[in-house]
Amino acid sequence: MSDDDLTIDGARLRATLETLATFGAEPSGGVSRTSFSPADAAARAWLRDQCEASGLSQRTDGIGNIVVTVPAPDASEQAAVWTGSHIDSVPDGGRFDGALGSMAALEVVRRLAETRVPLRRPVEMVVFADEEGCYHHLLGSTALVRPYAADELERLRGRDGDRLVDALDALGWDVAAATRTTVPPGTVHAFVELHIEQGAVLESAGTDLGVVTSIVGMGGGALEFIGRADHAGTTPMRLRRDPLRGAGEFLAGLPAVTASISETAVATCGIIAVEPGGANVVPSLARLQLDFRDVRRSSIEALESALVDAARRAAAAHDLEVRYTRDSITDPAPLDPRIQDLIESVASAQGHSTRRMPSGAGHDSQNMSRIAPTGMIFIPSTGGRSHSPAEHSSWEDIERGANVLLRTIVALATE
Ligand code: HGY
Ligand code: MN
Ligand code: MN
Ligand code: MN
Repeated sequence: MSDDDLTIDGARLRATLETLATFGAEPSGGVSRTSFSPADAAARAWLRDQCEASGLSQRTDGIGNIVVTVPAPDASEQAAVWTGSHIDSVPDGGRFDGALGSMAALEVVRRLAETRVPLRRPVEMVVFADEEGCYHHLLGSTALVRPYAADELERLRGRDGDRLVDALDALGWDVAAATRTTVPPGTVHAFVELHIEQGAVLESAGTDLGVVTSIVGMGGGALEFIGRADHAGTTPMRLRRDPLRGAGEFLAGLPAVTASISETAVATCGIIAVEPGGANVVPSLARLQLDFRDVRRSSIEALESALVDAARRAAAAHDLEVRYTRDSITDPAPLDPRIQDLIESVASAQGHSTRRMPSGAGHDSQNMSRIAPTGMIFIPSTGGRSHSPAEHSSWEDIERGANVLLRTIVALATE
């Protein structure tokens, strides 16, 4: 195959990204395609049809990871090269987070099937389930690394309090199969994910592509401030035990808490629930869902205890109780230096500038790095925006990233 054949079909990639963005489209221009929602289920059905139309065999594992295979006729026993990402989104999120890497992977397997590159190992596209952690942080790729026990799956709830097992059941999947998803060591020769940067480093440096060196570690947990429900009209301000005032004081102090740990520490509360939820009732409880991150496990744990200490101080100032429950901590993940070198050499052979950089966003690659040599390619995000309808990357950058992905995958599948 000539070098010219070794390019993606840019128009087809654009069409698949634009079609995928219709599933869960919001009036804001963003998408709400949260895991296992009707929009996610419809996008999965569409993706299955796309693969069938391209004559590509596919399977879905017990927790919803989709795997699409380009066989290597005389090397099917060899460990496969994987590429992929996720198609679930955050509520009212962007059209490219996860979608780019998934549709670029679809384009890669389509081009390999069409051009019959003589592969020395199979190439597989993977769409991971629930990367955004609607039910559990990096659910699908975690399940490839370690099994979820049935009772753990029973306990997992979505953002609306719905049970994961009901969502899997509604999609016609056998929950027992969701406990048998781990990938045996040696199955995957290498994994490469294409993703938008979700930050402004590449754009402000005017660099074409990012070669990711490591992925941030992140923790999550529920923080409850417990006070006393009272009448909003007859209870003097000084007698109240109002959990929302304690929560407000805690949130106002976040920058000081993160700065006390490191320059790279961040902490966010993106979901807050108030009970009982009456405008004329002083609340009895405020529940905050915390997301906290840093580049080393030790500083993530130090950050977690600093956050709990700050919550205790805010609670004491308002005569409240406070309760914290950790959901998960995912270790930071260094990515494979050899694959970083390969991505860099493929990109410079195509005349593109690159820079090595850490990822402040979490990715399925951090799980994949535990079972295979793993690399990530970033393309610039306009204005550094993501997890927002404002998320945008240029079609030129999208095509550039997908072409570097294609040639990186071919290099790995022919070595
Ligand atoms: O939250 C993250 O960093 C990723 O987008 N799931
Ligand atoms: Mn995301
Ligand atoms: Mn993502
Ligand atoms: Mn991710």
